[in-house]
Parts: sequence; C-alpha cells; structure tokens
Amino acid sequence: MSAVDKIKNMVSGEKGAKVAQLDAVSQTVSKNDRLTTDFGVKEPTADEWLRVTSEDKTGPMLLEDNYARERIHRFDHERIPERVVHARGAGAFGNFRLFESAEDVTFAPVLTDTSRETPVFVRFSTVQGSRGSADTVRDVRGFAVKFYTQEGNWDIVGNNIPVFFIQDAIKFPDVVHAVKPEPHNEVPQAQSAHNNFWDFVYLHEEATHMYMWTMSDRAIPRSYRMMQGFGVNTFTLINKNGERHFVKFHFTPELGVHSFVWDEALKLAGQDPDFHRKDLWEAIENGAYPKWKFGIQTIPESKEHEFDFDILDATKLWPEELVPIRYIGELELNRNVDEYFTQTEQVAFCTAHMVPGIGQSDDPLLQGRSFSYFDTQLSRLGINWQELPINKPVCPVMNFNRDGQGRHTITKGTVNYWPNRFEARPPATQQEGAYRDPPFSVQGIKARTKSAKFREHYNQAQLFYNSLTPPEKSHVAAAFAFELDHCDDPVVYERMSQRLADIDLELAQTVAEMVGGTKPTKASRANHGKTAKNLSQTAIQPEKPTIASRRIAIIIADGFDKVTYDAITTTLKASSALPFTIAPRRSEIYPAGADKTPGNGVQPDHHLEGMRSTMFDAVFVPGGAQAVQTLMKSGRAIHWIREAFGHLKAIGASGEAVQLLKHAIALPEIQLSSDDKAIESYGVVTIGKISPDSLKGAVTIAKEGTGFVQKFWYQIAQHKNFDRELEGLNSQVAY
Ligand code: HDE
Repeated sequence: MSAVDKIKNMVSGEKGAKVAQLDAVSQTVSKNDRLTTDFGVKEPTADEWLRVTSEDKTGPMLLEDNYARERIHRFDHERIPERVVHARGAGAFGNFRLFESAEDVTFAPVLTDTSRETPVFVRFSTVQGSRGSADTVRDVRGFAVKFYTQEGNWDIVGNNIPVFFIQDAIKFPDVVHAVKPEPHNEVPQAQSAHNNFWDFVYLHEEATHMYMWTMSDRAIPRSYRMMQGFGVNTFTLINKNGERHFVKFHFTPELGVHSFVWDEALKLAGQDPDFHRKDLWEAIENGAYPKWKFGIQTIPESKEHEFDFDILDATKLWPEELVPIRYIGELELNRNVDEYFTQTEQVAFCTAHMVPGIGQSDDPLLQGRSFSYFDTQLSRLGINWQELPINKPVCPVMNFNRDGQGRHTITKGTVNYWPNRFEARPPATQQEGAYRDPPFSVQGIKARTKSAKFREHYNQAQLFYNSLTPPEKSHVAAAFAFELDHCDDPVVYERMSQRLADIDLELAQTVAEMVGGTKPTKASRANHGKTAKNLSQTAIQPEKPTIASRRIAIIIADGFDKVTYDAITTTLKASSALPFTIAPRRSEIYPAGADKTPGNGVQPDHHLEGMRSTMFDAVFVPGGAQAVQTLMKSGRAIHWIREAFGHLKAIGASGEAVQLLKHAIALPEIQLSSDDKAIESYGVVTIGKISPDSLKGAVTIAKEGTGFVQKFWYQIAQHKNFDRELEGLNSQVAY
C-alpha cells in the first residue's frame, strides 16, 4: 500500500485497513528527503535565521522569517501534559493467541475463536514518578494491554500487583496526592518513602494489603518481562445464554517472576535510569520475545456471596485455592515502536473499552476508573484521541460523533444524526454484534456506603505476608525500615510501627527497632497463620530453568585465557543468553600468548568504569595469569565481583581467576575449586583447571548438573542465591 493510500485509509475512517492502520501515517526518514515546512514548501535553510547583516556586522534578526518562526512555534508546543499517574513508561506491539475457547463463560470472539491472532499494544509503567524519573524505583508497575479486536478495542489496564490501595474511586486523588512528591517542595521524586504517604496509609486502613505488596520484591522487578500482570478489578463475562460470570484477568510471564535486591535497584536508578526500557527494547530486538500466559479466574453470578471477602473489593485477591486460574491464551511482544511519542506516549487506555461478551461489574473502583480514563485523555490528547493511529480500532468506526479539535476523519454525506431519512448507520442488532448489557436485577437503598465485607482490611495482608519465603519476608522488613527511615515525623513512623503489629508481631518489632519506634510487645491482631499458593513470587517460575536473555558480564584483561573465553561466550549465546565483554579499556584486549598486533585481540563491549555490575545478571571471569594479576590490582574489578556477590548474583571463574574470587570474597564458607572439578558454593561456581571440551555442547539446565557450565547455568537461571543472604554472607562483604 502506498503512503498516500495509507493516509487515505486513515482519513476516511471507514475502510478496515486492519493492522496497517496502526502505522497509518508513518514516515521513514531518508537521505532523499528534503526539508519542508509543515505546509509543504521546501525550506530555504536549516541553519540561519533571516537577518540584516553586512560583511563586518551581524545585524538584527527579522521576525518576518516564516520558516524560522514555524520551527520555534512547533518546538514550543512539542510537549503534551504527562500522565497524572503512570507518566513513565515503555511500550511494544505484539499478538494475543487463544489456545482454549472460553465459550462456556463468554461469547467474545477474542476469547472464543482459537483461530484468531489479535494484535496488541502493551505499555508498562511506573506510577509515582514523572516522565523523566528512573525505571527501577520501588513502585507498582502498570501493565496496560490494548487488544485491537475485530469487534473493537478491548483494554485491560492492569498492574503487576493484584490488589489496589483503595476500594472506592472517590479516594483516588487522595492516594495519589499522598504518594506523589510533597506539595511544599516537590520532594521526593518517584518514591513512597516520605511522611505524607505513610501518614495517609496509616489512617486509610484499606491500603494495608496493597502496601504489603509494594514493600515486597514485587515492587522492584528485574524486568517488565519478568513480572505478572493483573486486571485487578472484577469484570464480568457473558455467554451466549446470557449467563454472567465475574472474572479476574491474569498474565503470567514465561520467564518467571524475578526482582532486584533493593541496593541494586537504588543504584540502578542513578547508574542506568532507563534500565527497564532498554531491557524490553533489547530483548525484542534480539528476538527474545517476552511472553505471558493469559488466564481467567471466574465465579458464576450465583456464587457471588460465597466468600468471606467481597469479590468486588479491589483490595482483595481471589486465592487460587478457592478460584483456580484457567490459562487459555498467550500474549507475545515482538515489535518495538517506531517512534516513542506517537505510539508509547500517545497511546491511551480506558477501562470502559470492552467488547461484546465482556462487561463491567459493580466493583466501586472500576466504575470510577471508567469515567476517569476518558476524562484524562481530554486534557492529554484532546477529544479526538481515539483517532490517533495508536488508539484507532482496526475495525471500522462509524458514528455521528463529529468535529472537535484535531479531527482527522472526513465523513462524506449530508446527515450527521440518527434516525435519518437515508437510514444510514443504524445501530446494530444483537445478531449483528451490538454490545449487550444483559438485564439483571438491582435492588437496594441509594446511600454512600458499601457492603460490610469491605470493612475488613487485615486478613489478606496477613495471608500475603505469611505466604512469603524467609528471604522475601526479610526484604519486606528492610523495605519498611528504609521507607520509615525517610519519614522524619515521629507520629508517622511511630504509628506505622504499631500498625504492623496488626499483621505480624515479629515484623512490627524488627521495623520499630530499626526506625526508632516503640517496639510493640504483643500483636494487636492475631495472625491467622494461613497461606495461599502463588503469592510468593518464588513459586512463579518457568517450567524449565532458562538463562535466555540474561545479561552476562565476562571480565577480561590483557593476557586472558581466550580458549575458555571463546567457549563460554559461544555456549552462552547458544543458550540465548547475552554475553558482554568488559575490560579495563574498550580498545582491543590481547589474550595470553598473542602478539599485540591490532586484530589479534578482542574488542570489549564496555570498560569497567563505563558500566556497573548492577547492569548484568551474572559475572564470569576466565583465567590467564597476567589478566588476573591486572584485575587483582583494580579496585573497580574487585568491586564488580563484590557487588555482584552482594546482589546475590551467580559468579563463575576458571583457572587463575579463582584466585581473584578468593581475594574479592574472602569468606571461609565459600568453597572454591583448585582442580578440574567444578564446585558450586552459594551460587559461586569455580573450576581450577579447565578443559575447553568440557565447556562445549548443548546445555541442559538442571539442579543436578555436574560440569562447570551445567552448574553455572543453573545458578544463573535461579537469578538470585538467597542462601547467601540467609547466612548473612553478603553482609560480610563490602559492596
Ligand atoms: Fe489508573 N489511571 N486509575 N489504575 N492506571 C491512569 O489514565 C485511575 C487504577 C493504570 O499506560 C490515568 O491515561 C483512577 C487501578 C495503568 O497509559 C488516569 C483510579 C489500576 C495506567 C487513571 C485508578 C490502574 C493508569 C492516567 C481509581 C490497576 C497507565 C493516565 C478509581 C488495575 C496506562 C491515563 C497507560 C493510568 C485513573 C486506579 C492502572 C488518571 C481514577 C486499580 C496501568 O485516568
């Protein structure tokens, strides 16, 4: 299709140009292009403003220069208001495939037609920070999916945490004001660690469950690709018999759920504030397409009241023991955006965007959301926001909505109302696919209140906490200790320390002691001791361990062991991991025995000062006497190893480099190999004498692997070695 045809398609607004419409006005910049003004005239210059001048004098600039003025005008208006929440984000295109029909609960073709591929656009985000804030802050992550279905757009505007801070939309401005920077000095940026947030959530008890999640590792994900997505609100599904089910939507990542440790996330916020954006981009460019299983939890309408919580309360999850997830589809992201602004920035989601067969419920948070999203797009993008290419449905849009600022669609004909004498554009019948609101009875008293079950706020907060592993629990305690340390008003940290005794006494005592609050002596509410499955993220792991798309730093210096280096690099690539060579400098590094002629060495990807260990998932150091001697003398190289150790990452070394590890991590508990037998100790894998053959070949990643590669790969796949932390080994190494 020619560019002109594409544009024609877009402006007509009626031709079903399917996916191509998403790119409708895309242009590729080419060297054959010539600069023009916005009105199409070729520009006289790109460099000089028209002015009065002579050979020895530069005179005044002339306002009559239309070309220069147009440039400045356009530039002055480049920014649109950033999202009031979720301002910082990254997006990508992909597909949704269904492998099992859910026709027993819905008639929506997107959830019943297994022969379809539905194009999607997904935007991940943080919530609190401004557009330019860092990716790795402690925060909830947005997980918003736009399905371009043949019946219209369906948006699931979800998060990576299954519950929310509030039950009723009316509280949204308060929770957002409380968490955002404080009003007097606009500090702090993108974090909840301040008086106002903890003041608010102490007083607003329904936030309790959610902040237990935000203080857990869920709020510092390693990657957008390694987190779950939850629709959070309760929606409904309607089947062809008109029966209604309540539903929660789930996306579960193929790579498992993984997180940073806090020190790593903190440092990355400065060292690489774009870490998550780059990670998503890099994975897609490398063909490591992120995938999520799509699942639904459904409850028949007749069973709405059979739970000890209200299933319409967004501060509660539906434990999988009670309502299992049925996985029916798969979401894959496989194409990066062409332009950030017109796609990722201008994409606009709306919880009211639902297709026939999917509906709202009386979840009191959802109703308010559905109003808010349309409303916010008006100030961000204007009334014609749904005409922007990224927001435009792939099916025809035909109605009598008209005009407004920035209108693109040109509709021919003499009528713009229904009914009309031409019988043009009548509403569809149900057989023709009209959206259906199934009739159901509503009874009650009009009042500002909710059902009694909405008033219970602690059971699931305890359930979540109880379900965590010991390292996860200690991360929660450390997160509270960090956050409350940033609160300088004693009322705030004192009260919060007491509040934690409503969840778990030991947690409350640990935190109170750390932050200078009064240590509670007894639980203010008994912990029911119950747990539920899949609340600990350690349970949500890939079916087979994998190191695909993990970033592995290989540290070398002049005189390194090239045979081992080559073998490890090749085998990592064969396992779809991403090896990066790091050295004291980025110019060529020469292996042991090679003469230093350009071309004989290896060109590193980065030097040790340019990157930090935080940007990688694991570190490997090959031997080579001279190289190891150099690295031993480099404080930065030692720090790389110590920091990776402190951040619980897999570390591997061979030959002389085993000595480097001994030097960097001088702990008696860590066993290191001095001969040809690979040893794994607390995620540190070493081999003293290495035969290159033992590094080659396909690698099956399993716990019981015996060779160096098998052991090291398994540790990388684990992502973190929590035993190091349980034994306090990491805290004995300065990092
Ligand atoms: Fe949002 N939310 N929200 N939210 N939300 C916005 O819409 C709002 C809530 C979520 O990548 C805004 O287009 C209200 C829950 C995501 O573009 C705004 C309430 C969940 C995104 C808005 C909530 C979310 C937003 C700001 C309480 C998880 C980013 C810009 C009633 C299920 C979407 C925009 C993107 C964005 C309102 C609560 C997720 C102002 C009023 C619960 C992922 O309309």
